[in-house]
Amino acid sequence: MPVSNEDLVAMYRWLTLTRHFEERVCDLQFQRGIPELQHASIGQEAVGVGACYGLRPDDVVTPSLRTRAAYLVKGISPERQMAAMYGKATGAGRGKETSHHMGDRELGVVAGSGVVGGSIPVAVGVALAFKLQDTDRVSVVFFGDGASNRGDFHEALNLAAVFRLPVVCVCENNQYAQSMAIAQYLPIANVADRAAGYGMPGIVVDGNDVVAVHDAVQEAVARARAGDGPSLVECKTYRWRGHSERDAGEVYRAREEVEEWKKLCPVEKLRERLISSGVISQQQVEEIEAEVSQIVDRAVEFAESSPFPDPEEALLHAYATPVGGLR
Ligand SMILES: Cc1ncc(C[n+]2csc(CCOP(=O)(O)OP(=O)(O)O)c2C)c(N)n1
Ligand SMILES: [Mg+2]
Repeated sequence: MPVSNEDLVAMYRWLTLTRHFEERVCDLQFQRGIPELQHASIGQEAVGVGACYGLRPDDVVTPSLRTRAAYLVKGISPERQMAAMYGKATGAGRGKETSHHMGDRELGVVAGSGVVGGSIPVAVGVALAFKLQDTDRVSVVFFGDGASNRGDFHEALNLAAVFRLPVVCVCENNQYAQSMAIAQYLPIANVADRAAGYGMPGIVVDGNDVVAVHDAVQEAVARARAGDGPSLVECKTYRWRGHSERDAGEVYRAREEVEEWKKLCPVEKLRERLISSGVISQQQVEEIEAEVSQIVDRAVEFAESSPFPDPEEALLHAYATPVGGLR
């Protein structure tokens, strides 16, 4: 189904909120001593927004370390995300984990793994549960281009294909795995080409075009829901900042390359489309900017005024209670 103008404006708002949230954290990282080291998704926002916009609330998403937008669109509030970055008790995860490994069972967000690629088999397990429960829910998992070289990726995709599981594998190909350029570790043109080895569709999309991402993922979701099995959607994009905020100098890539990709900004791309087609005015654009900026202000205030967790909570939710109770 084609996206409506209302959908486009909603996606634009999510893109803008994600951008503001990420920029604010980068600004405040050292200034305010935010304990979590930011791994910014600036430049890649269209992947999470396009893939998660239009999912059902009962679909389950497993984000990657850089899928800020997925957490936002799935409903983890900016306050709870910011508080997680500050290590506060009010954060998703109650101060026990970084914001890129946070989860929320009610909202359908699986906590990601700190092990690159480790979340892919987990998300395939979620899809296996959905199939065994005879539901039409779908599991969507995000991971980087580097993660597609891990054994987890290959084992998980094979299992998903053999069992025709309802999972959509979304690769955020930002051209680098930490300091290594993709040409140094991928001997083929596309990560999506690997799908052929597992007999599932492999689709390449412009990861800076939120509508293209949305359409490709929605098609894959429909296939999964109908019982036709998994897909691999590769979104070609680029991270504007270093691997993390401690990636000083970015000596492994040329400044010119970064500047070229900045011209393909996903937020600007949609803004230009909306303005040139008369869907929104410059004034509405400014209103959205002001609105999301206030949302981020409130998130920072909330995080900074929240308490740290009580030390007595240290083991809470860290271990499951053994069957039969504690001995
Ligand atoms: C198994 C494993 N190896 C190395 C790391 C350290 N590490 C964290 S993120 C990362 C880069 C991952 O690259 P990619 O999958 O492309 O994701 P991106 O950071 O580009 O979003 C590395 C090497 C890790 N967390 N786990
Ligand atoms: Mg990468």
